[in-house]
Amino acid sequence: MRIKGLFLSFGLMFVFIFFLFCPNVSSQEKELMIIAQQTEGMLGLNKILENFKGAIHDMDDANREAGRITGTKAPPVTPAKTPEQEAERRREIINSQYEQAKNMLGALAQDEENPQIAQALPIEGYLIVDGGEKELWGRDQIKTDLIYRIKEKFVGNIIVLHTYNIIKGSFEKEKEYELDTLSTGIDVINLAGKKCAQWSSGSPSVCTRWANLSIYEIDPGEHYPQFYSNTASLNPHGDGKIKIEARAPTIIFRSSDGKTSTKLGCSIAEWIITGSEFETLFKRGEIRLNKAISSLSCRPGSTMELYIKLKKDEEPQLCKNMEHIKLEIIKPENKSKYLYSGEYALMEDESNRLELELEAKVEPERYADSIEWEIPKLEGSKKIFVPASLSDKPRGKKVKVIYKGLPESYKEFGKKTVTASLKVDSCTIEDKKEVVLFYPRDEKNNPEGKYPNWFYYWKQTPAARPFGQNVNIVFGGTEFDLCKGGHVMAIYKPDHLFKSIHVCDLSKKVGGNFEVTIPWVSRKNPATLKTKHYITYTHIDTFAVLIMHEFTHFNHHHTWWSGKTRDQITSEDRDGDGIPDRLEPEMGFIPGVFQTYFGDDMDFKNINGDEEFLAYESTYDYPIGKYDDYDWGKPGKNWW
Ligand SMILES: [Ca+2]
Ligand SMILES: [Ca+2]
Repeated sequence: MRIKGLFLSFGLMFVFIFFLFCPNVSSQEKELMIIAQQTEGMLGLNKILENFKGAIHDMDDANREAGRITGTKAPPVTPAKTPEQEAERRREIINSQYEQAKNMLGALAQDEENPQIAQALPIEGYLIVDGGEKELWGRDQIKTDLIYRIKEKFVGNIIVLHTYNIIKGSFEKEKEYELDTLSTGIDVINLAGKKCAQWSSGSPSVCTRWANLSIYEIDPGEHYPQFYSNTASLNPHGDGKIKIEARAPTIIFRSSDGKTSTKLGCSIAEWIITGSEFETLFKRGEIRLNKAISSLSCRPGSTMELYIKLKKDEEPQLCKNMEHIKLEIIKPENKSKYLYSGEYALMEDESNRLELELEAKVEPERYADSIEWEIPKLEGSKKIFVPASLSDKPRGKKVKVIYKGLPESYKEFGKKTVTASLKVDSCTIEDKKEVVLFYPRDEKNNPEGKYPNWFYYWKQTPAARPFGQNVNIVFGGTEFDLCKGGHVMAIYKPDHLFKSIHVCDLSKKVGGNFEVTIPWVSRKNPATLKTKHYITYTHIDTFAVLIMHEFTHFNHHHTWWSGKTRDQITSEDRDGDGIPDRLEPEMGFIPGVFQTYFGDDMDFKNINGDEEFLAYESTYDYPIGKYDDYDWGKPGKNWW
């Protein structure tokens, strides 16, 4: 298994060196091809190595010859001095063939088989075995008892196999992956344990002499320049799945007299993941897998960890021949803001729309019509393209997109990306710009059309879930117009629609920046109980804080008073401040006093009682700006 990945890359090397570089196949090359074919089905490792070693010098010659003919600098064929250099050499071989092959794909006849070409990306990683050996003799006599921690570091390449579809003239989306790794170091970090060296005669037999296994020996085959030092491998596993296999090095643990030994038994871990899971990890740039392993001698609780990191900085410039092509978005400018228009009774055409003008500059100019745009989707908003386009990805140097109708979700607003891309051969050149999308805050032109846009969109966001709780939020006023009171911004009134919190029409009640200033108090902070502090909130903070405040009342009602008669309530709360008197002392309030803190203060007595004090206190810790990323109204937190 460990050989397969490596093999493939060498197999490919044969194919491309001899079919692409050299027009005339020499006898030397024929010989090599025969070796390649012969080795493909072979299992004996030594035989393979022998064949390769014999072939290396011939290959070097052939490659030099190829380089002379084509004028390209061919990478050396003999193995490099260090594993790092060797991984790089293999990568160069694969990638130079990748480049060569790509340029020849267009010339393939339609009836030929779809070719698969390999591309190598550098990786590094490590494997850690945290485990040990435990063997029993008979039912319960310990034979071996060993604990170790072993780390093997490696470098190598992930080989991406691209299948070229001759009929379609492009690469298939699905790719296959192989892994070729070379060990750069093996460390036995921890080693402790014993093995029985002598058993008593008779039954039951017991251990009469223990040997400490304090010495270890790493199999020379695990060290570079051995070919079979692959630590991790990737293999297709049917149904689009991939099998990742990690293999610990071969290590023998010995006693100091060398007479007693045992072999590392926690040697293999396997992970089977779907192709898409692998791609997700691959795109993220690192793969970390853990597995509990055990086998006959590998003790329960042993684990293996495999870590593979894609070294992005060295990613080959696959499109380096595309340097002469330049693509740049001129419109929109980066971070420019766009606002949906309002509802205009007399100008239907101009209503509820957002216009995005797209323009790109491209060199050479002949690619202008091939520029493809990817624009924000804005689910629920109708897209009109000028000039017309059947695709959601319009093409051309200059395109206008009109979004008609506001989207349904708050998620469609805020920072979005516009991408212009140009595909030339199998390369993609692209440019991106960020745009920021807004709704007019106080208009009611959202899909529901009943309440202002701020209420419609904010109600969907975490700002409407006080302390993470779900609660019914209703727009201002009721049939009794509870929002009528001069300074009432929000209400929770138990006897009326007691399951809901009412948020009043802030556009009308406050307007501007939705600025409210309220007492800032907390029993946790004695300074706020002695001196008056105020705090000011704006925009979505106001909305969030109002709901938290009302939700606190809501909670108190359901905890203390729900289901009780007026008489019961009066007897439990004689000072009428909303908190059961029996609870007040331990909460730091005074039973018998309506408002314990600032009860006589001209301004703060408007807090209006001890329970109301708790509602103010509930937002004491609220960090201003917490929900800024959900406020895309104009005006609003993000409108500048
Ligand atoms: Ca009370
Ligand atoms: Ca009280």
